Amino acid sequence: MRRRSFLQAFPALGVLLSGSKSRAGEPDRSSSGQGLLLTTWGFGLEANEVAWKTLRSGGSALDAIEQGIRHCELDPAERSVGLGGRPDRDGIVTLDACIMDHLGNAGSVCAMQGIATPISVARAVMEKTPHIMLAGAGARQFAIEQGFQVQDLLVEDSRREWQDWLKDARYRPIANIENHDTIGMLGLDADGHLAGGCSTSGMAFKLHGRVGDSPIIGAGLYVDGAVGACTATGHGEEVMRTVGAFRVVQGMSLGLSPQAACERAVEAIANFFQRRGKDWSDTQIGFIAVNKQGDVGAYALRSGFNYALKTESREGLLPADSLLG
Ligand code: SD4
Repeated sequence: MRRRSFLQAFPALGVLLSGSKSRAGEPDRSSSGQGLLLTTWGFGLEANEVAWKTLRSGGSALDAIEQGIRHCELDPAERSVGLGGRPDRDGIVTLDACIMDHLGNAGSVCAMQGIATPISVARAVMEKTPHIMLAGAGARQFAIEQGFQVQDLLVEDSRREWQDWLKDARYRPIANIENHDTIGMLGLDADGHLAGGCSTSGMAFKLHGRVGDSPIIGAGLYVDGAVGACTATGHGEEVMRTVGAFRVVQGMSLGLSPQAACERAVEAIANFFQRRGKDWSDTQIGFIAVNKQGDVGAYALRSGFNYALKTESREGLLPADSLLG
């Protein structure tokens, strides 16, 4: 791959190579070839591996996203997604997830208990109901009707952490520590179709019933098959307040590169904080985005956010540039 198109596919790597701020260049469809996967955080490497196999065996970007995220949800060692996710302040694990394809089909579940793979339930909502979003007991009832098994999602390590937390019961999110496990995954397949998914147990020790950005179409995830896709991680309240993922895709539709669109969205969040005069010292937000041409972007409020990228010729975990360093 020539240096120019290589950097278009990997703008964040451009930062490392050139030492300058990344900028995605002109669209280069060839840069994504057989497909492209972009996933939040370190566990994205393994999720991408699983999703890549689906793409290679002829699966769509939507299939790949579901398989990659499911893999993470079923791993009890991943402590803010699916089985093993940290509970709310009442000791109950409640899960949020959504999925969206290039045509605007979307499905979502939120505050769902006892089902380890909310991404697949979200896909079933999308494909088997006239609705987009099911919540709480209704989501679980639908999942059971669809043949999903109910199980206890609270693993021993999470129970112990929760019991420790109960000693002073202070809700105190810490940037890149309590909030770094939402899996957001974007894919582009060989047909040029985009898809995305997002899954989380939400902020650890949240109020029972709290729902963050991750299952909200337009906040934690948005896909416009003619433009691009974006997903978010971090403090969901801030992403919801600013309709984060839609904001990024809208930026791309107005001509911004994925990188520039992520940067503008993070800056908007910073502006909202400043106007409200709130303490944001422990807030982290990260966006990843891809456009239909296969250019990618990532940006965070503060350092510590990374993402996994995979194409035919390249895979790796890349640090995102950030507004506050
Ligand atoms: C939420 N955005 O529930 C999620 C948490 C998260 O990385 O992204 N963690 O607010």
